[in-house]
Amino acid sequence: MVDINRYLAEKKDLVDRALQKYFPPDHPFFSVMLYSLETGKRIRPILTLASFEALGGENLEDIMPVACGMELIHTYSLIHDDLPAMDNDDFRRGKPTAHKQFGEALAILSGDGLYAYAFELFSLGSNLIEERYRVIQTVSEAVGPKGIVYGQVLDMEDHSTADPKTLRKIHYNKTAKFICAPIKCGAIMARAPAKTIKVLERAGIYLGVLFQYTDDILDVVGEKEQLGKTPGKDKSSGKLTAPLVYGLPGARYRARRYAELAKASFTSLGDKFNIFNSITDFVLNRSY
Ligand code: GRG
Repeated sequence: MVDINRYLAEKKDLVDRALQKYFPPDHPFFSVMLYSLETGKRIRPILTLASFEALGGENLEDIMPVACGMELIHTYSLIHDDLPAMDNDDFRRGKPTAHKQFGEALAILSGDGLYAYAFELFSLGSNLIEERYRVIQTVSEAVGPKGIVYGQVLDMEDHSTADPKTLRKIHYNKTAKFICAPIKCGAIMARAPAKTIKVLERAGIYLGVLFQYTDDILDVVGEKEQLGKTPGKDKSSGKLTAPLVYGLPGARYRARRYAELAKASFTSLGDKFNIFNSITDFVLNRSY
C-alpha cells in the first residue's frame, strides 16, 4: 500500500527542482513568473509523471519538461483567473495574487509568458518528435477555446438557475479537460497503445470532475490558511457550483460516485495503475 502523501511530496520535490532549472534566477522577468509558480500541489505534473511511469516510461529527461509545462499552463490560468476583470482575487497559493504584487500589466504578461513557455518546454528534446507533437495537440485542445478558456467563459456567465446540465459543462471544460490531458500526455510520451489512452481519457475526465467537486466543496467548508486562497468566493460572486446545485451532502455523495467511476476505469488497466486509485482518494479527501 503506497503512502500517498509521501508519494506526492517526493514527486512534487522532483517537479520543483526541474522547474528551478527552467527559471534562471538572474533574469528579472523570470522571477515575476516564478513568484506565482511557487507552492501549489503540482497535481497536473504529478499526473503526467505517474502515467508515464505506470506505462513503463523511464527517462525523466523526456518527461520532465512535459510535466513542468503542465504546471506553467495551470499557473497562467490561475493568474488570469484572479485578475480584477475575472474573479478579482487578492490571495492565491498563500500569498498576494500576481496583480496585487506586481500590478495588472505584469500579472497579465507573466501569465502570457508562462503559457507560451510551456509550449517551448513541450517541444524541447530531439527524440520522440511525433509524441511531442501529440502532446502539443492534446494540451492546446484542452486549454484553448474548446477547453478551459470556454469553461471560464461559461463560469463567468450569469447563472440565475441552478442548472445541473450547465454545471456539468462548466466542470467538464474548466477543470476536467486539463486534469485529463496531463494523464494522457504521460501515456503518449510512454508510447502507450491507443486503447490504453482511450481508457485513460475516460478515467481522467472522471478524476477531473471529482477535482472540481472537491474544489467547490472546499470553497464552502475550507479554511483560508489551508486553501491558500479566500473561501466563500463562489457564493459571494454568484458562481454555479456543485453545493449550490445539489446541496453540500448531495455534492459530497456525487463526489464519491465520481471517485468510484475514476477508480473503476484505472483499475481496469491493471495493478500498475494502483497509484491512480490512491491519487483519486487523495483528491476526494483533500483539505487544500
Ligand atoms: C483561461 C483565464 C483562464 C482560466 C481558465 C482553469 C481556470 C479557467 C481558472 C482557474 C481557476 C479555477 C477555479 C480553475 C479550476 C481548476 C482548479 C480547481 C484549480 C485549482 O487547482 P489546484 O487545486 O491549485 O491544483 P494549486 O494551487 O494546488 O496548484
